[in-house]
Amino acid sequence: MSQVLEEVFDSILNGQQKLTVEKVSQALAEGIEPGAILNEGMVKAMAKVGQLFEEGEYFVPEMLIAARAMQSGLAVLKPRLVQANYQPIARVAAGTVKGDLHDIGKNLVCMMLEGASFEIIDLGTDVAPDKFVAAVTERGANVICMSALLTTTMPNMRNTLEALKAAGLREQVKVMVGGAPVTEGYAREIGADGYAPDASRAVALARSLVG
Ligand code: B1M
Repeated sequence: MSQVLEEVFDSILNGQQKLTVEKVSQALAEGIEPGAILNEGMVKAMAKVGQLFEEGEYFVPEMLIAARAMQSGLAVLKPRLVQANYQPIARVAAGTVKGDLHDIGKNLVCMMLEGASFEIIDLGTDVAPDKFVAAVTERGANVICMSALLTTTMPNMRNTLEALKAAGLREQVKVMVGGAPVTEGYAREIGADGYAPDASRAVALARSLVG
């Protein structure tokens, strides 16, 4: 890993918001690909944070300040990941399911989809099934994208699919799911139209669903 990417990694791990912004900007100025900054510096740092949490070295406050540093770095990277002046392919309503406050992965998926010419309705976190339903009826979403990071909140993906069915909307909307504990098998089991393990494959999946 180049020195500046290591510094990006360390600044996130240590929750140094200002330094992360500085180092991400420096990496861009040095001509490093935004995708490499994201995957090699930033996403790896969050994986390390998760590992330290599991090992009992980090606690929730450390996870939180690392997440804030990550979000600040993402704000710098976003314009480079998202192209301007696009014609939307489809309207995607994206959210982290009810009970779940993790939004870094969901935000990344939104950015990548936006960069690939999808219009995004970002419903945020802790999104109840009826809010996904309303995104279809009131805002014309043709794709629903759900993220879950907790095993305890994954069942709300199934609940959302059931709410869409109960509202008579299931046939008119494509539903895709993802997030660290979610699998292809789980997606099939709950009747989703697709699963993607990461943000770039979420783009390929969305294209195939509406293509
Ligand atoms: Co939490 N947390 N957390 N946390 N947290 C995890 C998820 C955990 C695995 C940590 C651990 O134990 N190792 C664990 C879950 C265990 C489980 O359920 N099996 C956990 C826990 C237990 C908790 C709390 C319960 C802790 C507590 O309070 N005791 C609590 C729950 C709060 C709640 O949600 N109700 C909690 C809280 C938090 C913070 C608020 C402190 C913070 C979140 C801040 C934020 O998001 N704004 C946080 C963080 C940062 C993490 C870890 C360290 C990092 C998550 C992350 O951002 N990863 C995480 C450990 C880990 O994942 N290793 C952990 C980086 C991100 C880029 O990856 O989100 O996986 P990810 O997204 C990827 C893919 O999954 C995919 O694309 C993304 C990019 O490639 N993807 C999709 C995501 N959504 C998709 C949707 C798609 C497709 C792909 O649709 C098609």
